[in-house]
Amino acid sequence: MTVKQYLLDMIENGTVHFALIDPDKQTAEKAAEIAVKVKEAGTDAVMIGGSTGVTQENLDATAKAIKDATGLPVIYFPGGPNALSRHVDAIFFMSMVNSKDLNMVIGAQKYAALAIRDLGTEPISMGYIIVEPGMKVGEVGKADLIRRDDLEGAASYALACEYLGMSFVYLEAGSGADVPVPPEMIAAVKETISIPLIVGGGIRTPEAAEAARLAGADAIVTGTFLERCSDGSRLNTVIRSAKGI
Ligand code: 1GP
Repeated sequence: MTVKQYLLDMIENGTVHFALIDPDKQTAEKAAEIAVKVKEAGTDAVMIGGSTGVTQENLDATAKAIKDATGLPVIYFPGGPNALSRHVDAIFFMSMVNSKDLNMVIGAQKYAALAIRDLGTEPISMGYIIVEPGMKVGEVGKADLIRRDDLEGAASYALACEYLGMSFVYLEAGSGADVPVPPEMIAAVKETISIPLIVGGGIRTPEAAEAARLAGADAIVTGTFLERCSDGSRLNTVIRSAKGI
């Protein structure tokens, strides 16, 4: 079964949780330890990526360590075309649709497409929409940030992604954002599109995870919180709130 089909099947049964691990933030061994903990808490897949500092070496080592330790689907979440890995199960083949930089919209994708085909990595098409505050990814990606009150703007981009044939839409507030994507925006996008909606950025409390799920997120991504949380029961609570279990 493809990773895409696996994700779609899981989403049929309710909101799923993706753990985002940045290979630049810790050793591969430590990343694998985090992945084991989140798997026990109920995470459905691991995304590996970061806006800066991802190298061929730390990507390969982290992907392999996580895969060996957990067996969970490992999906590369690239910040650019500088590295690819044969140790991931799939790659989010994504376009930052509200970037002012054509390279983020289609240039990097054109650069990487043949290499991804030759590597045999499964591409999963995804429209990536950056919402205020946007953080590092908004800056690096030269995003024309969606204002937090611009529900129609977010919904319009998301529907355009669906009409372009993309498989997923990702509403991103930016890693480490002080506020996550507003639940009203999640709800407005969810009611506009029929493809699955991924939401992430700044989600680090059970309340925020639950609000995103109740607003209609099909997949909730947490990154920074997992890297920093040393309290196992809180980690469980956030992941379980994301999934509603
Ligand atoms: C970043 O949305 C993800 O792409 C995760 O954000 O690190 O704030 O959880 P956090």
